[in-house]
Amino acid sequence: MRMAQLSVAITRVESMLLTLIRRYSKPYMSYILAVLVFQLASTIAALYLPSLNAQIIDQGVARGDTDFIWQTGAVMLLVAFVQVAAAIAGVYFGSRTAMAVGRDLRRAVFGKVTSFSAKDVNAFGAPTLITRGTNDVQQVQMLLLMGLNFMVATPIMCVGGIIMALREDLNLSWLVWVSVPLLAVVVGYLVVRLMPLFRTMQRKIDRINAVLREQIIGIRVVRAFVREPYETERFGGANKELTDVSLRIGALFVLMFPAISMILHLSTAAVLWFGGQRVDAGAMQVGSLTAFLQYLLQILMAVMMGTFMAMMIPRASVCADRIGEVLDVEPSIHDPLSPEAPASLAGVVEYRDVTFAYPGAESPVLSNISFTARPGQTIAIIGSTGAGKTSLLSLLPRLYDPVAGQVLLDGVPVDRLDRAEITRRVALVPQRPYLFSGTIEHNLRFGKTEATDQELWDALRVAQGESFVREKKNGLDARISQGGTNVSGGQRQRLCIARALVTKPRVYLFDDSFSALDVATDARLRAALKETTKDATVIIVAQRISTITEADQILVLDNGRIVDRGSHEELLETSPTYQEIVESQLSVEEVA
Ligand code: M5T
Ligand code: MG
Repeated sequence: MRMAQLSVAITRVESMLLTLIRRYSKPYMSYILAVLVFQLASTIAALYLPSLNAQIIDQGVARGDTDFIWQTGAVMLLVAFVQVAAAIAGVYFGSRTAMAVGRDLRRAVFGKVTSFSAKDVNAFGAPTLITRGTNDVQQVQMLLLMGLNFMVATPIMCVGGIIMALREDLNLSWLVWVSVPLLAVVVGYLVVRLMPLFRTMQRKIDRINAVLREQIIGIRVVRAFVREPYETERFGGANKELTDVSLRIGALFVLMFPAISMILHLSTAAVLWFGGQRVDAGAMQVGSLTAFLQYLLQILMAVMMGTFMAMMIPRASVCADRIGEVLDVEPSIHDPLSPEAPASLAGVVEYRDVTFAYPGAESPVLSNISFTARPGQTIAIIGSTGAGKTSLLSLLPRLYDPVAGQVLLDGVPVDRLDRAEITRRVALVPQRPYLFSGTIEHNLRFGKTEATDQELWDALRVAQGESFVREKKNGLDARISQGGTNVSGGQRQRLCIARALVTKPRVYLFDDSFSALDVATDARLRAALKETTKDATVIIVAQRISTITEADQILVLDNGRIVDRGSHEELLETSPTYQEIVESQLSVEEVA
């Protein structure tokens, strides 16, 4: 059973860990070669030292030959110097390689994740993607570091140590055959026990990450509902699970060190005991005995290092698998191999009998959606929450692909366009406005880095954001915290609108982008927008009827279907659903 586990572990190792290391260390082959050479030099020097020491004792000290002691001592110094210098050089190149591979691997994970569509990110979940790109890469990097530092030293030290020890005294060789396998078996047993625990540990780290992330992001809600005790308990639970696994791992580690040191000391005692008898009998010299002992210790150290490394393999291989899972994902939405370039850059949007369902969902959220929006037109979409408005907009910039039907931009299906081409022409102001940490300026330039300050201010003026940015001490250089949490909801919305305006797109998608604004600001903003966007195609999702009364066409969405369409006046007469929405808002306003 244990053997089965071990062989499973080894084949696993062969799969992902080796693939990753092989692929990512390729550019650093010259460094690795340097590591090999320096380690070889350092190990040979280390193996030479005890035998020089033995010579000093047996031929120098025993015979009182001071010249010999000086000469051999000088050689020893030289060899020791070579050993140290080579070891340092080896570690230097080994570390550089491991760190560089770690960096490349992190870059690869990051690059892959940025290529993910919304669907791919949801399939993993953000917390585990973060752990995989940081902690997991770190584990692989650590293994590589250890591996490079001991890779050559360990086997040469073992084999060389055994040969050198046997050269000193053959009769004591049985000590090597007993102590080395004993150490290997003890440490190996512990390693096999540790393997499954490490896998659990990585999962628990994911879990802690998930809980922590959710709580930090939702801290205001937690406060508002006085949920601190509950949340503390939830974190406590996750924390305790991680602690428990760590403790079980710790318990095995605790066994490891005494076991190893017991074997080392028993071996030393045995060498001194049996060797001492042979020295007494005149069959062995004192120097040889010391050398033999040193060799045996060197061998055991090497075995120990080897097994320590072996111990890191299971955890690193779990991590490598997890990294591999990310790297192996073929992004579900990618650019076409030979993208088409549409003849015109007008910005005509057409949905042709589009049906869409979220991955894993039973029923579609959008069914048979057809409409066309032309430059100069404003199309409004209205409907109750959950009707599918956001989902509808997300199909144009290809956050998702429809399951049936087509979305066309200037007559070309969007899946035949380069996504960069789409985003250059289509600006989406998302329902949940998101800003990045940095300055206001940095956020506004997000879609067009080369925009001038004048363009930024123009966009802010239209988005009704000019005055509050001017009021800030640093103006455009004012700091924005991650997610834009240090500005109000309405300010965030206006900055997001300005960000879209800066890119001067052909198509504007506003997903409920005016909801956080008061009625007066909303009106002013729409008046200014009308002027700026008069040649562009505008699709507005809105809650307030007042926002959309002037739209050229209003689509009434219910349960993922367009139930009615027409102008405000037409719909007031013909559409019961629209009438209901209007009535509900009128009564609210009357009461207020
Ligand atoms: C429509 C489901 C949601 C709802 C339906 C964004 C999203 C939505 N849904 C998912 O399953 N996964 C998702 O990632 O789709 O949702 P919507 O398009 O967001 O509706 P809306 O924009 O009309 O609503 P609102 O509240 O913004 O006015 O059933 O469960
Ligand atoms: Mg929505």
